[in-house]
Amino acid sequence: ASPSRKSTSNNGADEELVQMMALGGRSKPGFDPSTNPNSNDQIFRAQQIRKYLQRPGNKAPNMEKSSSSPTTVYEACHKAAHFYSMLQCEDGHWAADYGGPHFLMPGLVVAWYIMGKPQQLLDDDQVTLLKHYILVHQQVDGGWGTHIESPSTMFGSVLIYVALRLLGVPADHRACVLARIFLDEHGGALYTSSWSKFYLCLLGVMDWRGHNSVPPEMWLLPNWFPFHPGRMWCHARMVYLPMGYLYGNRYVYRKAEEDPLIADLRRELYPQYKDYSTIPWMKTRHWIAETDNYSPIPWVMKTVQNILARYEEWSIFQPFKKHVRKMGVNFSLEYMDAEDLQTNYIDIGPVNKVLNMISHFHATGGDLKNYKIVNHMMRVQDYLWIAEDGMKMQGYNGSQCWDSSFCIQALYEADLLDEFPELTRKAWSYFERTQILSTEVSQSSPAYQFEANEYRLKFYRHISEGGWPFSTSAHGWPISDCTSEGLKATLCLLKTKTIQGALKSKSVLPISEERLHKAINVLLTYQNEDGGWATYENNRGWGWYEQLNPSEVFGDIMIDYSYVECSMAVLTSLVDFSEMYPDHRTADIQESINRGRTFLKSIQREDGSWYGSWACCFCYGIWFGVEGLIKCGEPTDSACITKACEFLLRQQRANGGWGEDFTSCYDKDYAQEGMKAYGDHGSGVVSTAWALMALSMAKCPNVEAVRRGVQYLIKRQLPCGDWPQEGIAGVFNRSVGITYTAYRNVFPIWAMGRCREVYGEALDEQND
Ligand code: LAN
Repeated sequence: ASPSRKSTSNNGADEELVQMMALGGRSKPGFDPSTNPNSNDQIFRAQQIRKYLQRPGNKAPNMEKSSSSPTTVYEACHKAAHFYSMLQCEDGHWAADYGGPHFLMPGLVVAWYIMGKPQQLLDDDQVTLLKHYILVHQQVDGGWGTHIESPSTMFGSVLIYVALRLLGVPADHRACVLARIFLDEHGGALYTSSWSKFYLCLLGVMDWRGHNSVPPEMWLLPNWFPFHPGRMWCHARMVYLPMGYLYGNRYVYRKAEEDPLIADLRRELYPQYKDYSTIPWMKTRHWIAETDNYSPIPWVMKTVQNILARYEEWSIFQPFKKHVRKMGVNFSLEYMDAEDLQTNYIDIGPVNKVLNMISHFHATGGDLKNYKIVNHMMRVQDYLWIAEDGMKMQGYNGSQCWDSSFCIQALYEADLLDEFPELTRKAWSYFERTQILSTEVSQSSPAYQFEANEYRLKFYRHISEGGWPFSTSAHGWPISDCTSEGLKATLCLLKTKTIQGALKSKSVLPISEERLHKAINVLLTYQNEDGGWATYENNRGWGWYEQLNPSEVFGDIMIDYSYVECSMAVLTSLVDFSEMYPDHRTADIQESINRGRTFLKSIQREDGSWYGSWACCFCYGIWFGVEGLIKCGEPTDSACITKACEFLLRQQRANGGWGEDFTSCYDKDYAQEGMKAYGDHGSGVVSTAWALMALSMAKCPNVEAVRRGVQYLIKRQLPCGDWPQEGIAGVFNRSVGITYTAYRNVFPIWAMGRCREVYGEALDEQND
């Protein structure tokens, strides 16, 4: 290395070393979407490593992979933990890139544009970085996928194209020319999916008649009515809420008619039509490209939409129609206010975040100084993340609590927590601070006029008190499995000498037993009638709600279903809790565990696997299925466990690893090709870790298979203790991938730690 690059900054961090450690398996800095579109999180990681090395007494891991003596499982775990400890944030959590979907940032850009491009919302540097992100992710066919690893779709491409143009890239830029070729080949923007059409309508580059009705009157239905939006999955509900408001008002960007860019877009998006005014909007409502049609709209919904289209056009009963629409719109606004207050203007997710902001912009008559708009704009920053591929809008305001709770459990099982006391104390403080302690809204908020419970029920919220969120306490929505993982992590920490000592010396704040009881209470109330657990709420609707799924691109979004992941998480946390506190609600907990166990068995597939809904895919699902059952008392040699292990053993690859990519989730069928594009001969580090966690939990008698899996992880570990970032690991709504950069660090530690505990030193042998 040239001496100039080896600049040791005045505070002791060797910059070259920092960069090398932040590369995560890539040989050179920068971003190369042709080899891996997934972010390695280089920028954030380098920043954390730099800060760590600047603190006195801290050292970098030894980067020499010793060739004389083989690495033992313990050494590999320790080094991985040392590396990951460098990334911990000051307040005790682990932060990471939570990007992946391509349909989120365009919504923000549309909002920013409609609102007159306020600098408080996106400044010039952010605009540059957003453009960079879009440009590096363009695919060879000119389009963009629904997420970074998906083949190009009209959903991704139309939205991103519009965002690119709004961000100031000229129509004759190479990227735009290429993108238009993709759009034209798929019939033009009329064939994009409904969620993308919605933004086009807001912007004024599509007529509202080209969008199916989203009637805000649906909120006026009585709660007992079989179809009620209050029974929908909260993410779908909270998106269709502002959509109803904006549709009901037929809101369009105020300057659409005089803005030359809008006029250009009206031409660029529909080259099939000579004139924008000749587009037969009523007919185009149902048009959708083949590439996007993951969940074709069922005929039931199509019929409903056709009837609603007539209703919207109908001129009789005008005054009555106007009146109920106004009531629907008013309730929607009130509901959005409640959501904004309950989440400190973060909102449940990136889609309703933006749509709520636009709604308030409309409701306040475009007043950028209005406190609601100011609050909203400030909280947009929570969703933005900078990585080597530019700036992206994340799928959530982060995965802080979730990633941290896995990390703590991994280190606990690898018996490493007490070796990293500072990490352990900081993590404790994070869980202490992040637990949601109040269902009630703050007294200063206007929402206080309601008694807490009444307010909660009015807006269809489950109780929150005692839960843990996916991200931060400010977000405020508890989730069944996030609460469970948070609780399990807290219990792990309670068992360490470090925390016991810190609690005695009062150097950390306590988490009282009563607070743990509250967590248990949330978990028990979350159990569904089928015995399983869904995500944020109980299952409130029925399977037939899916007949009314209007999204085309997403699967199974209409209600909150029981999942193997959520169910296992809750069950194992109940078991862990009752081991430590056997006298609390003993009968309730036991009954709940029994029902949950039956549920887990009932959703095992014929072939022995479980389908994972929130990460890729069967290796993930099987880990949850197996661990859940065994912790609830299932013997490790019972038929269902043996069958699950056999499934995994059949999928092991020649090099000892396992590998599945996103297509497993999309097709609901094990992806035989594995991670061929990113991993090593189809194997991947994260899939391998999940498979090993299941096998070792089940004490699988095939020690050789486990040894080869563990050796595979050791072989793939980088000199600094990190592992390479491979394909996208997370998923939602069946069809969208989402990045979890922490998984490559956490799950190998967890898996190796558990395997070492179960199988001992036999795994250290390197026979291959
Ligand atoms: C998440 C993130 C966390 C995730 C787990 C906790 C991992 C899971 O076990 C339960 C489901 C949950 C909470 C989940 C649900 C769907 C989310 C919220 C996301 C994948 C993050 C982003 C996604 C959300 C729906 C994205 C916005 C897009 C829409 C279609 C509204």
